[in-house]
Amino acid sequence: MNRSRSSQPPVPRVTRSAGGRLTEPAERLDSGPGPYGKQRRKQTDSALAQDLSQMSMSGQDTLNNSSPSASAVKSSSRGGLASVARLVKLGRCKNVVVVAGAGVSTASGIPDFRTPGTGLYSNLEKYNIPYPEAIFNIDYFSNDPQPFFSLAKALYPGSHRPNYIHYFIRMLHHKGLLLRVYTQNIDGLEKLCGIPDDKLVEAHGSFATAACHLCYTAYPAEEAKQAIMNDEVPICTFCAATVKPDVVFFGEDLPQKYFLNTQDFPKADLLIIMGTSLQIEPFASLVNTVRSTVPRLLLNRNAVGPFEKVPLRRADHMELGDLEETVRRFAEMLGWNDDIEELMRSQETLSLPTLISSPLSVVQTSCQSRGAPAGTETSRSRAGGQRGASSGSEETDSETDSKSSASSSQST
Ligand code: CNA
Repeated sequence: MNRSRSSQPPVPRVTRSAGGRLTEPAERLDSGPGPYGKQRRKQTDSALAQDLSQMSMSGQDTLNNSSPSASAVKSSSRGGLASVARLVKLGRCKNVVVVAGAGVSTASGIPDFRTPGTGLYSNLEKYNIPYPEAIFNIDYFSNDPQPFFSLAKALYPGSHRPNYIHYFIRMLHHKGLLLRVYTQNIDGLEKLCGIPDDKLVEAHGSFATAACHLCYTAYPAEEAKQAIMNDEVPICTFCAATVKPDVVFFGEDLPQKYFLNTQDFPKADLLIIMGTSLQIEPFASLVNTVRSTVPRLLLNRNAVGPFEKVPLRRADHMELGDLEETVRRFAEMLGWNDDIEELMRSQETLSLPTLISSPLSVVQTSCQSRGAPAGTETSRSRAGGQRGASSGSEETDSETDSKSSASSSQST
């Protein structure tokens, strides 16, 4: 595939890749000038440091073992959560950023990728692919869309409901504390539980819109769904290539909204990382872009990413175990449990918003996600289709991908 764009792009471009991590840029952010420079940090950080000094380093004793024993997990799994809950209750966390992965949705009955036994990567025989990542490889899809379409049938929003963890995130918003949630999930459950669009970055896209995988002409998402559910291949009305839901594959651009991270992470005063193996770049490296004094709380079954290192950063905390159980405990500590239960009850009885956009919003969302102004979809998509192979003034995939590798240590 030879995607192209103008030689002086108005917007940055980052593609999705598997594995590898960046070195931590947090120190750089800390020492730089600007609103997060030293002077201003001094006051806020000294108060924060006082609170942090009273915190325990929950989870450290599990780090000598990549697969911590149940007793080690147990002994490590109390202090950190309580300390962070205390910070929240003291009003020290007013710009909370949540980083979410597939582990958030396993309680809704959607398997994750990498959990041995139950994860999709352990159960791929039926998709007949040479290696697990092929299912999200855009070139593989171009040749044979069936493996992804088979998986899409299982993942399509509609048959799964948000769970307690999704509503916990929504409660953060309700309390005015959520700066943004960055999710890798494509199941749409954050949206379905009522987290507003402006608080949500679906970094790996979603099924809510669809477009040609070659020329990007928008295609009605509901029609794409119907075709895929009926084992048919949706075909682009412009260039006759295969239509794909706007789920971001390896080597594809992340949505423009993803770039909000450059504002959000330096501003965050608490980072909560939930249910992710932090294996997919550039998403995984986001967790290293908060200031080094900012508490990072990992809620997961096992240590991942920077939490695998010994010693942990002094403001790092992790609570290992089942995510829903941990989040319930966290909510109890915060005194939010009744509110969340009530929110779940009321939301689940409402008639829920549809996840599939109307044809008009399909056009706008797809268009915006590629950095074009709303309403210009037709001409842009057609131009993309006409470009096909790149011209001399446009960059090729390999050029832009090597740029994105500046923020992604390894690409597929
Ligand atoms: P992953 O690599 O499968 O990692 C999931 C992590 O969550 C692992 O570390 C698990 O140990 C942990 N985990 C799973 N269940 C629980 C639980 N109940 N309690 C505690 N921890 C748990 O998934 P990532 O999100 O890190 O990988 C990113 C991929 C997965 C994204 O590109 C997604 O598109 C893709 N994915 C999304 C969905 C979804 O939308 N629900 C499902 C499967 C895969």
